[in-house]
Amino acid sequence: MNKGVIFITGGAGFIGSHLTDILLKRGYSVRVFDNLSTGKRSNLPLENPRVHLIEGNIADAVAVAQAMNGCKAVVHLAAVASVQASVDDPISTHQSNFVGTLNVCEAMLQLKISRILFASSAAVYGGNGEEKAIGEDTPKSPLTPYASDKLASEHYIDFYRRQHAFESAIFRFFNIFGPRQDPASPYSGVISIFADRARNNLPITVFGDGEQTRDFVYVDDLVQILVQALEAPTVDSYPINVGMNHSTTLNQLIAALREITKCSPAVIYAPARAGDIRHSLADNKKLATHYDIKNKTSLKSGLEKLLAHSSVH
Ligand code: NAD
Ligand code: UD2
Repeated sequence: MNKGVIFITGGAGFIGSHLTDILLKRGYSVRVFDNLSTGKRSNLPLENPRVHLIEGNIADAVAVAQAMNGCKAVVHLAAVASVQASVDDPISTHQSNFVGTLNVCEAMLQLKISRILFASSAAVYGGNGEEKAIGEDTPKSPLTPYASDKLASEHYIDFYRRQHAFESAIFRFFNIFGPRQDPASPYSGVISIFADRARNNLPITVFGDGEQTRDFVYVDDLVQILVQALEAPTVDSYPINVGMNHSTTLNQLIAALREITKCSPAVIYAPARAGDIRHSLADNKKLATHYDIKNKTSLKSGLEKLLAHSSVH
């Protein structure tokens, strides 16, 4: 029995393709809207008749509305996920990362679709450099156009919740990792880059002293939460941190990769990146209250799963 069609913007990407996989297993059909700027057809099981990929730009309002017609809910993941790209060309990334969100909301209004899940980011907090866990009520301090577009998108989605009774679930993703996260760019997720280098015994470059910390979340744990938010009778409309409340330094990450791969890649310590955040740790009490991650994936287990994949990404 088909449970209906879920519209995933950015569904050909790293996170979106894993969400597609689990939704298909649960009996949904999936309609992916993606411009394949970083997403890949090869990320999707296009041989499955319940997957439909529509190539298009979320900055194109007409294309979004036409593609979304007939869907029962929306997961809005499409964005230029590179912070650097937003710094280099804020006007262009704004079209994807903010105007795209507005187009998604307007199309939902026209089509009378009320449930939306939105991928925001810990970037909205900026970087206070402290080691303590960041709660959702922490004052927002978006430091880049990317972060500002994410925060603005949150506010607009909340407007549609108040004005048009949208059922909105906003998630502030911390550092997500797993297979299909492409290490190709120097701004790809650090785990995708380090894992790729370690498995090939190539030198790893650390920007800074390697004592910077991140709260890493394995992609399977994230998509469990997204499915629960799609299937819940009601959703909590306030933004929720998606993190494990577990702090890992890059030096600890490298040690774990060496142990798993039995390789000893050289490590080069380069100057820290401008604007780099020293510590990032999620206070995830709200997440734990509303969602239930079965069999949480530890960092070591996530790294083992990642490295067991034929190619890291
Ligand atoms: P990704 O780059 O793999 O996925 C983004 C997808 O959106 C890609 O498939 C890309 O082709 C598509 N896309 C980009 N611009 C588009 C446009 N204008 N029109 C249509 N499609 C477009 O990255 P991801 O890691 O899977 O990120 C998914 C979402 O999660 C993004 O919104 C990102 O900002 C957010 N996020 C990710 C992380 C993380 O750690 N991966 C952290 C915080 C937030
Ligand atoms: C993540 C997101 C970014 C934004 C931000 C919000 C990704 C890829 N980046 O940035 O979009 O949401 O969170 O806080 O999802 N590093 C190295 N060597 C490398 C690569 C990275 O030392 O080859 C360092 C980097 O300088 C940083 C840390 O690793 O200190 C993590 O980098 P990242 O880009 O994976 O993630 P982050 O948190 O900086």
